[in-house]
Amino acid sequence: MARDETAAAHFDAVVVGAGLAGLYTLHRLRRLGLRVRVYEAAAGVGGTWYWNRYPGARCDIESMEYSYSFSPELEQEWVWTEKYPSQPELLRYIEHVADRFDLRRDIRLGTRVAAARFDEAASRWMIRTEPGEGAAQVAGDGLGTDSEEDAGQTVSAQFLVMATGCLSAVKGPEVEGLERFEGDCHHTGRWPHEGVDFTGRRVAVIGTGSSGIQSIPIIAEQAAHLTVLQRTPNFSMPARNVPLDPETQRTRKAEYPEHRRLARESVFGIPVDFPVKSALDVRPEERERRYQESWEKGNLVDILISYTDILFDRRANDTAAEFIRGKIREIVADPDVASALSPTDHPVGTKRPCLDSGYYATYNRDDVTLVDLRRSPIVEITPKGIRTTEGEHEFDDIVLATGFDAMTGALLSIDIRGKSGRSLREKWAEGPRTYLGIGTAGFPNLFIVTGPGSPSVLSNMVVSIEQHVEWIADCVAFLRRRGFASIDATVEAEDAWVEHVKEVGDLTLYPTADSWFMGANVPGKPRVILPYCGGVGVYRQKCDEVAAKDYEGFTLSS
Ligand code: N01
Repeated sequence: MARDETAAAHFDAVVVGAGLAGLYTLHRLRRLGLRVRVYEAAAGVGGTWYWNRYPGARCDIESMEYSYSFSPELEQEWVWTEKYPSQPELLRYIEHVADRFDLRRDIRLGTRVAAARFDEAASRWMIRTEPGEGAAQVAGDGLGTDSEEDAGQTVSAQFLVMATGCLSAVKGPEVEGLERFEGDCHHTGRWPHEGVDFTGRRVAVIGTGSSGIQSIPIIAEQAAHLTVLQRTPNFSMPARNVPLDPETQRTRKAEYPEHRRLARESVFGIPVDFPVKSALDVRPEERERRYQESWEKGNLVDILISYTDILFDRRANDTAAEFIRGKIREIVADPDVASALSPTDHPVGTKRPCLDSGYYATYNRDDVTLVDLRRSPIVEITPKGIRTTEGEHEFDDIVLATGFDAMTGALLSIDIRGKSGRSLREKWAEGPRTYLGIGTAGFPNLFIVTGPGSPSVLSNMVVSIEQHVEWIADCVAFLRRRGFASIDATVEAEDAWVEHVKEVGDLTLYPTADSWFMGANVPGKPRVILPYCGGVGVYRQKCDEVAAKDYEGFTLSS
């Protein structure tokens, strides 16, 4: 970005992204009287729930947990229809929030933030935008609002809040030839709005993470033949999704204040009873009973907190892992397929676990084939399909359920430059460095919502988002009250936090897996634990202490 750029408009804060994090940031900062602008690359609000429209896309945290708590009125008036909300329902909810709190007037859709530079003399961010993926649709729909600035200009802001999401930069399959494929190819994280009709078609799905596991049973019902290309099998348990009856919903709404408090103080942002026993201190029959309870419940974290040491001790973890492998063997008729679907290379929970609806049973269908990429890796994508070391498979459609450049991908896709023009990409070349996952030294007045080094993806995201947004808003209010122009993490505080995040991570089994939590899914990405494993309750306390000590670990400048 040229140093002599002039700003087309000036804001107190610019927020990047209009998902759950960006919308709440806008609401909170506006309540402080700030002039705020939100930029969103898509043609609509919703973030994750705008993009991930693949068949079966659904949240695996319960709807009554995975929702904002900041407005008791919103909480009481919104009616959820299912235990686990589908993508369309979540998007309707987020759109409702945007309307209910009159947020849209400060959001520019179809506008991507391409670069941001901190102007030290003015103590302001200079932010350059460009047309985003949704720009053409915004123009075509007449969705644009008359604004003093257009995509392709520079604006300035005192504060820059990155609400860019942890899982928003999509990742491809890293194989040759995708551009030569003559059929249709769709990434689950960029699914066409008009949907995809697989009727009568030969479909390939690459990837068996949450997105693959949710979409595979539904695609199998439509396609003439489905081939799943699996590199690493994942642990999945039945979601047991059900409609939410009005009585249950009424009861839960009456308990909301206490329930939300417990969520905020919990480990995963979901209130659960904490275990007291080690898995290794109980008899095998008792363990089996406990794991069976988890299997029946349809809950993402229940098995992980069934005993104190599931996420800490490989032997304890093996007992839970073997229980799930036993279930796979029971469900899947072909023993070879069951074996290929059974994870043995990572402890349960160290890759993001999955909840499914009929996933394993799908492999009993005659029109579904599993290709084990560990035995026959993909060589290339050809015009007609996919060639593995065992031969060519022909397809009409390829679905890439290959995931995301998690936690850092979206942030580093923007050319962010802090003090002395130093780029964030350069600073984070060996892995992200943050203080509390919120700030990064040398980048004053830049806040990251649920950034690396915070519990984020190891929690109910809405709980973590609200905590961060409220902390950021309180911080901004403090700065204004005390007449400070900027806040910047100190290198010492940041170094200590990065070390702490690593130390806590090393107490767990997470580092033993090649997961996106570790950055291991993207070739060349530094291998470091990205989320903070200390739990949301402990983490919140730490953040509150920092604030109570007038932002200890940050430098405040007038
Ligand atoms: O992505 P993933 P996702 N060749 O990274 C495989 C959230 N989410 O989109 O494990 C062949 O989990 C890869 O194999 P491997 C949730 O937090 C939530 O499914 O790297 N295969 C893996 O099997 C989730 O964890 C919900 O060996 C390749 C798969 O693709 C996160 O988003 C729903 C490959 C990617 O799995 C990401 O989930 C959906 C290659 N080159 C998502 N590259 C709910 O709330 C990758 N793979 C339910």
